[in-house]
Amino acid sequence: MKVKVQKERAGCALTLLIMIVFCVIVLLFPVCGSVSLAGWVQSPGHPQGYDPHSNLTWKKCAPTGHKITLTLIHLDLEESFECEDDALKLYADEVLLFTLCGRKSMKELQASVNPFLHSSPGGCLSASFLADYSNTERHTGFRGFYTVQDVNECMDPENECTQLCNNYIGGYRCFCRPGYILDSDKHTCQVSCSEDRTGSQEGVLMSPEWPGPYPENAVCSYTLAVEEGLQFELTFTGVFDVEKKENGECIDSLTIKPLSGDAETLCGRDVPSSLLTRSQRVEIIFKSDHKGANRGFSLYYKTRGMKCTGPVTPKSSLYPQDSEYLTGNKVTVKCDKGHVLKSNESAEVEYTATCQKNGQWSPVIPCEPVDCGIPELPELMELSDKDHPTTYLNKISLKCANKYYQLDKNDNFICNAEGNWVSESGQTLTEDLPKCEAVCGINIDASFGGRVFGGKPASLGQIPWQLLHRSNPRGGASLISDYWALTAAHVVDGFETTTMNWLGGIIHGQDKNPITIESEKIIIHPKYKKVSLNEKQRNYDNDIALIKMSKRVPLGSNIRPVCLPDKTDEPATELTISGFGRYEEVKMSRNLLHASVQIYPLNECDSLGLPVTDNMICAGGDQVDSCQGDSGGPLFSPVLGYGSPDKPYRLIGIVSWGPPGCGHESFKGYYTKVQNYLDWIKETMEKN
Ligand code: 4AZ
Repeated sequence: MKVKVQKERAGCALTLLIMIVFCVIVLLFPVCGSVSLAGWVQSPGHPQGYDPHSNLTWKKCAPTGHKITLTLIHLDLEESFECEDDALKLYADEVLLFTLCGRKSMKELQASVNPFLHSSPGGCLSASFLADYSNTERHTGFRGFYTVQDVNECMDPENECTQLCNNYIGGYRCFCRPGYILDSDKHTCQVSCSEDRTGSQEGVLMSPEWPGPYPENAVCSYTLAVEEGLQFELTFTGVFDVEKKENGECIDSLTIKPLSGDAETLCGRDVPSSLLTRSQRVEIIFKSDHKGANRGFSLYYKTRGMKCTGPVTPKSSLYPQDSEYLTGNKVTVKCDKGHVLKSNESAEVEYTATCQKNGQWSPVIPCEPVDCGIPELPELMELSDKDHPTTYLNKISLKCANKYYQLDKNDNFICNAEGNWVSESGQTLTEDLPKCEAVCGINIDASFGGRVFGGKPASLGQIPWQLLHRSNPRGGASLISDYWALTAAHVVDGFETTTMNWLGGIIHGQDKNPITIESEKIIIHPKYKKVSLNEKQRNYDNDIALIKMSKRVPLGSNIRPVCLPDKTDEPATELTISGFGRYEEVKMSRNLLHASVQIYPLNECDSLGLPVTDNMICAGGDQVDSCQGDSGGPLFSPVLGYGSPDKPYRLIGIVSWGPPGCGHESFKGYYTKVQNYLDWIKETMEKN
């Protein structure tokens, strides 16, 4: 009983003390005057003490323009490591501020806890208290009071009004000094300087407070407007000083905006020259930023009669030429070179325009560049850049569709004023159309050396010009373009009127998938003497024939033409022969064989009495020779394996004839000398 009385007394004393502290704190917080909501928060059972397992959650939120503050005036909880037994957790806007336990004096709370116990404007403060299952001694708990306070936004730099700020409970308001108006952003004060001078024919306009420095945040819009037929002339007078960055950009600006045409923005210190606006209505906008001490501008405006000036439209000239034209004046407008009137089918370049009352020309038909268009190009030829513009003075270049072809001449053309593509030499594309010619004398490089009669097998693509006529008459030929092949006359003699199927792109005579090329025409050299019945009287002079194919040969890495020799080429001493002909006494080779041979003077070769002429080359090798079935095939230089794009393979000879048996004793044979037939080949190919 005694204990209870004592306890009650102690409780009364504590409450009294707290009340005193509360009042002291209220006095310490002058803002308490604007409190619209306040109250206490305390642990369960306070001040007698809290029971095990007792808990409390508390949350208060502030209305907009207000914040919640909490002042703890008492803290007595069980002490534990990291407050893991009993704890008071305090949050502002859901962020944990403190986890408290143990005992703290009012002084300690005021110094290190209370200054932080407030929410953001419009935010919330919350507390959660939790006691564990036991207490070694009784603890009184905690007590604090909360208040809802107005936030003074005028003190917050983020809400800064550009001039004056007025705080009120729950908000704030910006206002401006006399002569300024508050912008729609409700923060910026602007100079009220806009003026409508409609109808005024003459006058002066100047920046606010001229000749003193103009105010900050000015947006002045001046309108000048008069009746049709007149225009404004603006002349700057006195100092011109509108803030400009060192890099030339305008910080503040004076913009002159005519009714039609481009606006002009001025700043800096150079006095702009007079401006004839060509407009009956002009808007002048002056803008300044939030700082600076520049002096602005002063301009004199007056009206003048509206006049037209040239040019009527870009890329044109006008006649008669004058600096100004009066209303009603007519001029002839002529498009510049390489330009025509827009959307004009007949490509006209001239028209008449009249100066209107408003200072504008009518009609205004734009001049646009002549378009040469995308040229029609033959098969295999294309533009290097398909998306390149095709108008006047633009250039195009041509190319061939694949690497097996190349252009025979100039590939650059320019679009001229007449709408034609012309070469540098001035010829039009149609007059001087380049051709895509098959690249000759290039192979897939592989190993080199070997024999025909005793020759070495060629790999695929190594002799891509080699053609084979498999069945009677078995023989070879050499592709010299994508349409023509050369062979020996005696191979095709008698077959001129038949269609021969030549095979290409193979290295085995029995290849199942050769490229079959059908002959369309067989042209035997006119001086070749037809077969005589007596073999002993045969004459192989002019043993050369051209075969024209019925279709373009599909060139690829395994089927490509060989080059012809130059007229002046000195014959090489070492060459290569190739063919599918006999390689031993009786066998026909299944494989394409090749061998290296050298050229001998004609008198060192045994002709067995048959006539030998300068149209023949005698060549043979070390235990190698061409033979039956090789006839018509190539003798070419350089030796296989030594050719290159700089030194392409050239057809020097055509396998023609030799002592029967091949390779016997002499290992020499006769070849038609291609160099002697270059004119005939060229002419025949052109004519057919
Ligand atoms: C022939 O009978 C043949 N060694 C071709 C060439 C040579 C000999 C004969 C040259 O087709």
